[in-house]
Amino acid sequence: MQFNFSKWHGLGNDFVIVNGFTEKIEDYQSTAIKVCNRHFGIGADGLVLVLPSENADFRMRIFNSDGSEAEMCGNVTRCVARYVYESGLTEKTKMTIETQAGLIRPELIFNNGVLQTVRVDMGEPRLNPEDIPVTSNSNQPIINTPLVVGNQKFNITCVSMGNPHCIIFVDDINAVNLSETGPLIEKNPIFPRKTNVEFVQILNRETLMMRVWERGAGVTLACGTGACATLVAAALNNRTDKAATLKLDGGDLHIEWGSDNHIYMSGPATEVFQGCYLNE
Ligand code: ZDP
Repeated sequence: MQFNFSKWHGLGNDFVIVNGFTEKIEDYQSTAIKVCNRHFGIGADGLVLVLPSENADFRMRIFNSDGSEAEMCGNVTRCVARYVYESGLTEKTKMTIETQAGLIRPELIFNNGVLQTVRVDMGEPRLNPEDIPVTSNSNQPIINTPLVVGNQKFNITCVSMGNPHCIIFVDDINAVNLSETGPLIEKNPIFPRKTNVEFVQILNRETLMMRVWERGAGVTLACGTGACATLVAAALNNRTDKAATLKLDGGDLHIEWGSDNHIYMSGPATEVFQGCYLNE
């Protein structure tokens, strides 16, 4: 099996994008594990397939570096929007993309012909525990609720952007041991489909810092859905307003919770190389 790919990142959260209209991949899950490996493969946080859709301009599927499939993704959406436009698959600058969790709407924003940013309507946040999913004995949203993990206690807020997120506010983000604590929360039995984990430090009502442990991928430099979920959690906890800049390890994302209850994410999308993957 061999296929052409291009390599993209959104703030250092990196992906191998494959044109599923022309390229054939037999087994997405095992291919994702091989391709994402940074020593034996191309190296990426995920493998992304751009596919035809019946009810949107495109459909995309994303596989984490451990082979698991994610329902939704933020950074990938910005990259895919730019990818389909620049590779001539569409002339639209505003398009619809079908995901496992519904439709999202990216828009390429130009200024004098130069791409300024990609703004994505990420749809509505979901707070109902069943929709996240997170096990709870009530159907009320989980906002600032204690969770004991080992000998540590965290106050968690749970938000789904189509994929699950568990947000924890801390005073000092640099004091968090992400790779130790992240997997304990990711795989905690209260999350039947596991969860992405965000640690967040509030700088002021419009600025926060976030670090992420991603389900199925580990520490990454940025997470778009995580940034959206974090803004929702911060606003629900009355720690920020409904629009903020999120400072991630790989750079900044701007997130707004609109009056239509949709979340709007703006940020960059960058192609770094193209190639042909060879598999023995
Ligand atoms: O939900 C998951 O399993 C995530 N690891 C998917 C990837 C999310 C992504 N980093 C984002 O920006 O939303 C692409």
